[in-house]
Amino acid sequence: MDIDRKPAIDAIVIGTGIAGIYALHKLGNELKLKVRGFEKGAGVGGTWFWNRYPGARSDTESFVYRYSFDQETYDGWNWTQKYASQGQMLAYLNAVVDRHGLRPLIRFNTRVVAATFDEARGVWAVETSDGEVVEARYLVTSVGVLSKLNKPDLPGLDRFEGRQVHTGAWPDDLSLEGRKVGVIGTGSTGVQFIPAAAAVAGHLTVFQRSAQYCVPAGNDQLSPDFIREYRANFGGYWDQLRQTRIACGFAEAGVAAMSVSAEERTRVFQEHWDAGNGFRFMFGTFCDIAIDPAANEAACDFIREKIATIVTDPATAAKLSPREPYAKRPVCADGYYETYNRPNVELVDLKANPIAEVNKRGVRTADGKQHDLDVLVYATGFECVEGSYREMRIAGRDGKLLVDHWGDRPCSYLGISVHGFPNLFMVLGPNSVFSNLAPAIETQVDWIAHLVGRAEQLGQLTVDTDATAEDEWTVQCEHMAAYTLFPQVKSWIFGANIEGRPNRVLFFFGGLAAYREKLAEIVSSGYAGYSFAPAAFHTPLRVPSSDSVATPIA
Ligand code: FAD
Ligand code: NA7
Repeated sequence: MDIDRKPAIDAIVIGTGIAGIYALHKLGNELKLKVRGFEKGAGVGGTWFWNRYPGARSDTESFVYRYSFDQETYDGWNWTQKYASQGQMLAYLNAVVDRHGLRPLIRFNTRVVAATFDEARGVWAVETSDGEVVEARYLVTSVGVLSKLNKPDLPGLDRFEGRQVHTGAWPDDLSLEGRKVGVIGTGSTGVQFIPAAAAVAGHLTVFQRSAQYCVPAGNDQLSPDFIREYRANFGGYWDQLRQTRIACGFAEAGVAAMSVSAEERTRVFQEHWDAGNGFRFMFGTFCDIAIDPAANEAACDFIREKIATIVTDPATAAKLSPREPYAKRPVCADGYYETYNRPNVELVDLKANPIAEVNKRGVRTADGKQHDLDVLVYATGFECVEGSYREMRIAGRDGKLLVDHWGDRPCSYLGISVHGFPNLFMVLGPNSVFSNLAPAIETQVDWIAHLVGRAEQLGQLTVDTDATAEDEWTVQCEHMAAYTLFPQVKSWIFGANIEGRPNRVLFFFGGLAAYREKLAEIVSSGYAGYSFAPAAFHTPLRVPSSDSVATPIA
């Protein structure tokens, strides 16, 4: 074996959503490494490339759901609305890619199927769907938390003669105009899709398994004054945002719900209902909605009351009213409950009346009713966080597979590094921070670039994490999650939306500011939890040694 053979590429980046694009820029343009991206889709954008369903848009506000590293693209952009639509997000991400010259670095329509660490040489060998093997010293997996589709396994699916589509793989040639449409799922996606589809479909049947606490999004035009002020104070604005928990751009509450009178609680809930946004309603009203059962129940009561007021048919309102705690990722959409007042919309409660079969004409429910459909839409979510990893064969030291290391409890240090998988860096891996994901991604990519920059500067070309650090981080995430009400409900944020999977912790619930503090502590403690070691070959210093590379997390 030629142990000194150096790979032609320094870093491989898998996936080109918000994370992969930034990773290519950071490692390629700033660290001046030779980088290559692989993307299974035909274009960049990730979530915003795939999710083209009617009504698709971000539900964190557009001025915080974008990059902070690139003010130029922002300034040249005509942002008009509070929430960016899928098309606007996709166009924006494409513009960033082109501004920074990243497109030629990406191989599209190319799925990575395996990655194997060659311990003797300290190199990752990455195998693609077309059989090519490309080597690099660093491997960044930015494969998305919500990227692997979850499709229900219903009896008779293959007999349906209409069109079946998942919202996360929406085709460009499908019109719902005047059609009989059925949709399964009422999560974040479903609540956006349902009002948009109802407006054009001939008939819409909503198959609801769990009722949803949905608050208005409050979408509106951004005022020119706001845009001017935000542009003028861009850097300061983002610095402030990174010091918050959820990083959604609103003031996070410091007052406990039960410490104020019932009248005051209602006033605060109403104010936030009027302003719109799910995260704002959960974290901007009171500080303990996601923690204290009584506070949570007060929020539930308020939303249930709204449902009863908005939905004219009491039986439909009752089906739409959740009874479990308000403890899924908060969702929002304008006109969601109002949609059920339309004459062309029907609600089927799958808990009371499950789907018996899909047949050639549509869906038959357990009560014997046939629901004829032209299109059946799965808004059934994703095998989140770990799903895209389970589709690849990733082998670290001693040939150990990542899926075996994880078992049914995916773990990591900081959501980024895995013990025994040196120089593998995940963006939004298990136990990354639960927040608005754009600044979380930037934080993680900055950290990865920081570690790589340090390794290159030291000439210590393998970066691994200790087993203890990984265990301690996992336990800390478990403790934090247990302090909240989130684990009490089955949802994707604990991976329990997948049939047969138990609730497991998959996020760090301490917030972005605390997460960044932890990164800063790691630097000041001499990289606790990390070890840097020489690889078989030594590459002289090549990366810029500027402060921005050396200390990006301050
Ligand atoms: P992704 O955008 O998922 O990109 C991953 C990429 O990796 C994809 O392009 C995929 O094709 C590629 N890939 C995966 N596996 C392979 C492989 N083996 N080989 C090659 N390529 C591969 N978050 C928020 O914070 N706010 C929001 O408002 C918000 N709205 C959302 C709305 C929808 C409909 C969805 C589905 C998600 C939303 N999210 C939101 C979460 C969103 O996924 C993240 O905010 C962010 O876009 C993730 O970016 P990413 O680059 O990490 O992953
Ligand atoms: P979610 O939030 O996981 O929602 C999926 C929905 O689909 C939810 O209502 C599920 O009901 C329902 N579902 C899933 N499987 C089935 C089956 N087999 N039968 C009936 N109903 C089913 O995914 P989304 O795409 O809406 O949102 C994911 C994230 O994307 C979101 O948080 C944003 O970040 C964007 P359940 O609640 O499990 O009973």
